[in-house]
Amino acid sequence: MHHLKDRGFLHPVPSEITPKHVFEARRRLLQGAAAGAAFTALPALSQGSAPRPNKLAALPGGKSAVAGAVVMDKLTPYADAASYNNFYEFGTDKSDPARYAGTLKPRPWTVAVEGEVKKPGSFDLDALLKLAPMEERIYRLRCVEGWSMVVPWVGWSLAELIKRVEPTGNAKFVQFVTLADKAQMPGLRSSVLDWPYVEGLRMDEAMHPLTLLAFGMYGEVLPNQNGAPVRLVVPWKYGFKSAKSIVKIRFVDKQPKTSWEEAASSEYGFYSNVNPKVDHPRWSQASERRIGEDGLFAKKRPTLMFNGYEPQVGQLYAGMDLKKFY
Ligand SMILES: Nc1nc2c(c(=O)[nH]1)N[C@H]1C(S)=C(S)[C@@H](COP(=O)(O)O)O[C@H]1N2
Ligand SMILES: [Mo]
Repeated sequence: MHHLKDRGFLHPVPSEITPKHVFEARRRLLQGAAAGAAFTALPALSQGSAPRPNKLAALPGGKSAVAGAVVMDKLTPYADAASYNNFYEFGTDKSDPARYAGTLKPRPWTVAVEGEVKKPGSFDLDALLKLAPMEERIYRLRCVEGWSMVVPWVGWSLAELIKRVEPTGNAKFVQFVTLADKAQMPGLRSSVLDWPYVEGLRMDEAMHPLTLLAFGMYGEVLPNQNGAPVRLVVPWKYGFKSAKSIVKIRFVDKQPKTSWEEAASSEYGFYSNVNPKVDHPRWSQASERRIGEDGLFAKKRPTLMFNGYEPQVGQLYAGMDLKKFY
């Protein structure tokens, strides 16, 4: 058994993350300078159009009619979104998932839907890809560690699937169970978290149209390190709620277990709504660094209530003490 104290080092404090990233940005700038590109190299890095080493299958999404589905912020470059990741099944370093997730086999893949539903079943990935029209959603996603990204995800509202399986009156919460296969995931050798990685949402959160089941990003299928072949993206909550490589969706009557709560309940709550007024016990949550922008002239941005999605989701928490239900 691991004690909370032993696990306290997990999400490193932001001051430990930044120097490495600034260093990397600096290195890229210097590489650009070495190539004679000096300052013209910088804008290219921030366009979201950097050349991709491995082109994946195309997965375009149509325009979304969901309010808040497309934020106007500049996109995080693909290269950053696909190389600075948290996916502990492949290691705890930000660079581990991109380096080691090649062993993940995203096909064939099925997602089991069970529990308090009238129509439980097993959904093949190909069936899921056709279940509803694919939409492009440009979301901010903020990690509890204090960095954020703006990514064009491709998928459809989780509500589309929920409607089809017909939850019973006892379905109050949804639990997401992700793949835990030692043969594909070297990080499972570590007891850094209890595997499988599990997450959960309240039923109304799961039904909210902004809650996305994502299959792609930047017009292509998800790279393994970003949670192929199917993941959740819940843009008003800290990034760890956005479970990757989902294999099971369970409808339950009680608030389900989540991996981060289990690991350190004093640091990570069930709700984990982005909230600049509720600090993490070890650091402030008032500001954030945008990945891909933190070069030589790093400037922190203020973190927005519900990550900027307050107009769309604030009502879900009316009357709740968000310090208590953090
Ligand atoms: N299965 C699984 N899902 C996961 C994680 C994980 O370790 N395992 N990390 C979470 C965390 S902490 C974050 S910030 C986001 C990161 O998503 P990204 O790498 O696509 O930016 O994934 C979340 N989903
Ligand atoms: Mo995170």
